[in-house]
Amino acid sequence: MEDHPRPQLHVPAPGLVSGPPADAIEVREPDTGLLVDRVPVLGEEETRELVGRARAAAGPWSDLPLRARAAHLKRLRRLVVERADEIAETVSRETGKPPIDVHVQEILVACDHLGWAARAAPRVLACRRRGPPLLGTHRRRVRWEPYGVAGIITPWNFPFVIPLSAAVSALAAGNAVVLKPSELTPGPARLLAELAARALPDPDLVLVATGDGRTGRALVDAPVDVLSFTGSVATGRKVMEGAARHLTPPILELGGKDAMIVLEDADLRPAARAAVWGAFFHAGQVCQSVERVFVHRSRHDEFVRLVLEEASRLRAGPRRSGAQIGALTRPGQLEVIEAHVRDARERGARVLLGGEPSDGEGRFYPPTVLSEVTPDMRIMREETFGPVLPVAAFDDEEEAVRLANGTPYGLDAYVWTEDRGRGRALARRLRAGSVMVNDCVTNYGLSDLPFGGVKESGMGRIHGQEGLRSFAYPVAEAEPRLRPPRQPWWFPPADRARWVKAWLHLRHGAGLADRVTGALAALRQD
Ligand code: TXE
Repeated sequence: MEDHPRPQLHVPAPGLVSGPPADAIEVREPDTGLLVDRVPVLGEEETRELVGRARAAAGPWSDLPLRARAAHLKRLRRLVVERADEIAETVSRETGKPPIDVHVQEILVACDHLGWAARAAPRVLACRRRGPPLLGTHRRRVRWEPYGVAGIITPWNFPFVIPLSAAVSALAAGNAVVLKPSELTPGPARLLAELAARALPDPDLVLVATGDGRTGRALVDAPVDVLSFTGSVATGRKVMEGAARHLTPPILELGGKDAMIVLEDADLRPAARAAVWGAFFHAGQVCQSVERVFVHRSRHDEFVRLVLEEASRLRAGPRRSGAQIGALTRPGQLEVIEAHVRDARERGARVLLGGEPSDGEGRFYPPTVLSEVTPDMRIMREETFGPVLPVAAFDDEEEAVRLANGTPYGLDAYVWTEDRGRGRALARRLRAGSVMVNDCVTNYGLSDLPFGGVKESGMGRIHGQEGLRSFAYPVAEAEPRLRPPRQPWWFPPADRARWVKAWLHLRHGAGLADRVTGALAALRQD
């Protein structure tokens, strides 16, 4: 395999420390193996230095009014639109997915998030009054303060939109950001930092710490003031341990094993199309992928026939070959997929389509459909992160709910039915951070909805007002309405005990009569 000359896709990103790196990583195209870039692995000291620079930039940024910050985010959105082709090419080269997929799945969604955050932040993070306007002992307000520096550690599957959407919430809330992109795909985050340096008042507001797990650990231990991590459960645990050492608030998005339930009244054609898209786009390397389908037994065979009709039109191959499914980005992912399919076969699953890796160079796996799968198989319990769609039959809703909830994950869940009321009721029984009826995956693009999971899928939320507030802490402000020389609760002399008890009855008694009689009785006590 021949090394490719280093492309001039972007100027050296701000945030990279000059001088010889302690270590370097080679970034290669997953479909050809060609060398794309060499990036330094930042050590502890260099990472701490970046966090220090970001912290210095955070102060003046957080002093800006919310609307001024929003205007800068809109400027960033304009730059993303202007440079869309370059972003698409950078992501495509490093992940192996076709550039058009980058436009749809990353750039469009990123711009939606930017636009929404710019519009919503001034409202969501505004200082607001609490409590009744005229009554009550105190005037009360809640305002939202940024933590300072947000450390954002991200994976390789969506290397532009994942860092961007966390960064946008963090910035809108008034933080500076240090990004630690995956060692497999550092280019898009560097490009993002370059655009942010032009759009924001200080180039140190978005910095990039390139490197591998060591750099991620260094960022956690720098320490930063709030942490957003997207990646595997195993690494998520380590990040949370690190966060615990410094008592840094963590937001963790750790993947999923998302189920689609197809009820007997579903419109099967769109359900099958959605399942095929949800399982195979970006070669299934998506935390919200449809990784399990449960179909009512009465419609199972028909659904499988439609799925096969759709899926057999798809092909995995290099990104410029016209194939709809690109390469597997991560070395080692092919082995995970093969192990899951082998285990399923050995335990009795039927392979209806695909099931063998493609011959030749590059990491490709063909669209694969399995039936007669059971909950004990790895393919039904562990994240496969590949283009494999296992389909199982169920007899009643109870069984469907049990099966769908039967994994340690809880990110998204999807229900397909013509009866929306029934769909919603069923969806409410699924333990997941997001549920959709008659659709899948697209909830990530609905910027005003919170995104995140339960159980081993993680904690905390990005997107929506919950996401904006994940990067800020509420400050409770209070002032007494009246300022007597002595408040009644300041070291009350013993003889005031009856007044305190009378007040307790008056405020918290069961009903009006109870309140009055209780209060009078307390006043009459010795
Ligand atoms: O993820 P890691 P990997 C799943 C998917 C995949 C598996 C492994 O099933 O097969 O995870 O992928 C940084 N402290 N997901 O190995 O290791 C690392 O450099 C701090 C699901 O790529 O979790 C990278 O930037 N950071 C997931 C980031 O963590 C550390 C998307 C993620 O890497 C670190 C991707 C450490 N000790 C994979 N060690 C999703 N939620 O959808 C590594 N990192």
